[in-house]
Amino acid sequence: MFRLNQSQLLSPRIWLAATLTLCCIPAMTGQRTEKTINDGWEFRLPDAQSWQHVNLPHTYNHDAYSTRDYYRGKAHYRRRLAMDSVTPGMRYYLKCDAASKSAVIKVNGREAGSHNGGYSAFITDITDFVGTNNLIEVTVDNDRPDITPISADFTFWGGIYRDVWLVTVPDRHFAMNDYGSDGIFISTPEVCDDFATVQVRGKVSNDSRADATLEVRSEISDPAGKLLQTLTQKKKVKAGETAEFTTLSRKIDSPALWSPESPSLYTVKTTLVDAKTGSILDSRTHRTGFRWFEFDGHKGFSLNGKPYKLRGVNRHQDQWPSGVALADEAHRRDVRLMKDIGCNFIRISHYPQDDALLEACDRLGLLAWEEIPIVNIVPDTPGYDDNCEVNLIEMIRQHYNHTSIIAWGYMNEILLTAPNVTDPKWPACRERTVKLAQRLEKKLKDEDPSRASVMAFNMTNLYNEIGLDLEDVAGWNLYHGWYVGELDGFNRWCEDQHTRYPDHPIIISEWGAGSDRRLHSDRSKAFDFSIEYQQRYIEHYLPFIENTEWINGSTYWNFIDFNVAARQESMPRVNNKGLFYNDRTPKDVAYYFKSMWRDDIPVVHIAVRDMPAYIAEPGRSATIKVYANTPEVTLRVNGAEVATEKTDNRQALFNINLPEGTAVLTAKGTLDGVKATDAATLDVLSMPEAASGELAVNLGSNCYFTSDVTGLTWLPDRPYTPGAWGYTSGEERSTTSEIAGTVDGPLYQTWRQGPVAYRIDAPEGRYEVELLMADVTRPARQLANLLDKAESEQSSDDTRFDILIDDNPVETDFSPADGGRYRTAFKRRYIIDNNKGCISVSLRPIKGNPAIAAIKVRKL
Ligand code: GCB
Ligand code: CA
Repeated sequence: MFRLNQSQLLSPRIWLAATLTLCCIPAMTGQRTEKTINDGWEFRLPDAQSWQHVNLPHTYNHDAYSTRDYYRGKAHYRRRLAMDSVTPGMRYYLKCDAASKSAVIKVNGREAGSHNGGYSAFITDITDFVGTNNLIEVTVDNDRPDITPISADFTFWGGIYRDVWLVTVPDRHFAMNDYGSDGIFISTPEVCDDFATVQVRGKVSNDSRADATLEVRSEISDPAGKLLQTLTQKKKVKAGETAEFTTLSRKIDSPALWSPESPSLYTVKTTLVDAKTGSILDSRTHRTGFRWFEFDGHKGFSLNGKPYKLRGVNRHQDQWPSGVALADEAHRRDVRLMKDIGCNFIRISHYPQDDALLEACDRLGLLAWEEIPIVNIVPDTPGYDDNCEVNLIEMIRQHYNHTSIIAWGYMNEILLTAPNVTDPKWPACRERTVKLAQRLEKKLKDEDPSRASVMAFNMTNLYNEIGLDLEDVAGWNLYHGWYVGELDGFNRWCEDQHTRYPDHPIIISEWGAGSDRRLHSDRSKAFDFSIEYQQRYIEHYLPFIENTEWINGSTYWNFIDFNVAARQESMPRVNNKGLFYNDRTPKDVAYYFKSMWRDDIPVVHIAVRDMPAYIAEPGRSATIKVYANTPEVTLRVNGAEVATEKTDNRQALFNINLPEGTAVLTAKGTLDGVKATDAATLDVLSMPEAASGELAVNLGSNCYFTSDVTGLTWLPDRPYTPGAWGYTSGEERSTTSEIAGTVDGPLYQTWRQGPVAYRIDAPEGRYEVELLMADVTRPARQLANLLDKAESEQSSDDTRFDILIDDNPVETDFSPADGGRYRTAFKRRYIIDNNKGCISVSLRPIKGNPAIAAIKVRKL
């Protein structure tokens, strides 16, 4: 019947005491009770005939895993709620931790409340509606154009996807009508090495029919549980009114400061007492930490008076197959994973997240930036601005007490889809965007002057030019060497900003590149989605961030591969820039961060885990990369020492010829006298025989592609050399459009086009030749985020051609789009006799640009 809180988790002794106390309290003491009512719900979409049994947290958007047009609209939930008794003098509330995007709550057929905003909690007073047997009905809607977000690179999951609580309190209690907060706000007005003070303020409500004299009593205990001070204040509160209280502690000497390395938390237990009778009416326990910080345009960030680089990741919350309907422990697990790679910071993007996440940040030690989801564009929609402001107040009041939070944000890339500055629609857009920013900036500071305000900009200087540089910290989302330009563009952008606006603190709020474990390349490039390019990108950005004093810190985009129903690319519906896969398995590159950021332990990691197989072609030598923070690394293969290499930029590189078979790799390094080892296996296949006797080539691609369904590895394309194979004509092309009808999308997203000719030297005999094709002359609509990489959605002329194998036409006047199959994969096999020691495939254009995506040849 009660919620286990942090202080009780702290020590078994306190936990036991709390349990005993509760057991001794007779059921009807009239104190606050809180319990989840997550089970026993029924769910129905408007068109569905029958109800379905569900538990919360719940989302109705599992379709976001299979289609870009996931369901957006209303959905109904209902539940019976039996109560032993409804006691006069008690108040009853439903607290919903999140329902996306809007919710209307009915109790026994009457509307009891509603809420707009999909990422914060709301409390509905149901006292006047309940009896012993009740029907609770909730209608949610994830399609409201007046509720932010309206456009963004993530799925707007619908549903009641966080906990729902039944809360009962006596009629005199801490405010339950204050933007979903718990009516108590704790701050630390003064903190330094020598002393600190605590302020406890908030609101108490007297919902009884008589005026009351109430006492608010806050007991402050140190991290060991020792009571330090008790703050009290008496308040006369008239019947039906809510009154504010404020109390301030005396100095607390030599406070144990809070930091990510040492997250010391003090406990503040706030109790509401009937001053006449002395009886306890309500009580809440919070934890608070002492820390101070500063963002600086020249010196960078500092924590508790010392320079401190903010090292973090952005976090989306979803995890397959649950979507965003996650258990609390999933949020805590994520914080532990971030801590493990050495993060001291998190950007909670792009919306307020579960209380469990914030609690974990406080307890485990992560500084946090949290924001509301105003993304891409400010629409001209009545009610939108007002609702944004409510969302901001809710976030700040609900998460105010979390020591981890140092910054609040309210806009992300808000000019991304704005009309061009020459467009007649631009002035109005600019005006309403700046107006909303000014309004929110002011509100943010009114609510909480103790945190920094921050906004995330995309790659245009317009933010500085039109007055969107009004917040304390400028967050830059920079994707040079991914969506635009070259890797070095990143350094230049930062330097230019710093030169022009030296006083404005900078944080790199996003940077990232996508990767797909099926794709590998020895000559990786932007947008090939190879594991190697993501590593290259990160290995370029991170040292610059680390070594540039005036960069306050960064948050990599993104902690995980996350779901975006509308995204296409190599893994449709996944933004694959994660450091971890969506199931939270680390990618190898996560260990690069760990090697950079951890210096308390030796880190040695052989970066072959993302490699399904290694193809040892003649002339190809493997570069085995070991991420490590040790000065040098020794590598062994199958027990034999290969070499000892010095690390540079946290990598030791070993060029070796890997023997065919399963290679057992071990690496060793020593940091400050402490040894670390790592071991991994790698399947080494030789071409083509070992790969099932099939020569499979990924035309138009620089990547090896290993199908995660068949395990076959397709080789990158190459020019023909005698005795081998390759193209003799045709051009390389690629698309980010999703290809239907296949699980091996990337094979079809690259191709060779024009009068293509391919030649494969092979012994005489009977062969099966397989050609893979998809018509991609009509690219699909893309997200705005793709910038330069987006293709315009336009139809070009159809293509028609003949296909010849060894000069024999196998297809004539043919188009991959025949039957209207645009962006749809298919393959055809032909049995041929090779009696010339070579097999050739050529495309003879009739109209347009013939294209072929992949070729596979197998000897029969
Ligand atoms: C951005 C957005 C973020 C996207 C990211 C991307 O700048 O702020 O929401 O997911 O880029 O991967 O394109
Ligand atoms: Ca291809």
